[in-house]
Amino acid sequence: MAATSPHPAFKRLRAERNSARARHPLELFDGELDLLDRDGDETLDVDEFLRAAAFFCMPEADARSYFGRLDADGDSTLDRTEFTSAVKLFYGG
Ligand SMILES: [Ca+2]
Ligand SMILES: [Ca+2]
Repeated sequence: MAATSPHPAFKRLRAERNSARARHPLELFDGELDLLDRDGDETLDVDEFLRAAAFFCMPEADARSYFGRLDADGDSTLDRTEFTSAVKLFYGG
């Protein structure tokens, strides 16, 4: 039961974020959920997540695997809580 470790694409993203202007990471990503949530239901479904993953240059197979791990309650969407967990993962905390 290895803990989920950040995908290299996330590490790269984190490095890019860290070099960008200072702003609280969670605040930044909280806004991004709204940006990524194309249908406005306040959750990310697989298609929305894959779109985001493509933006991060993550291979689709990896993204699908990640989605499954991030979807803690198994309802096939990432709600804000699950998304926030993913954000913490991005930032290694
Ligand atoms: Ca959505
Ligand atoms: Ca879920």
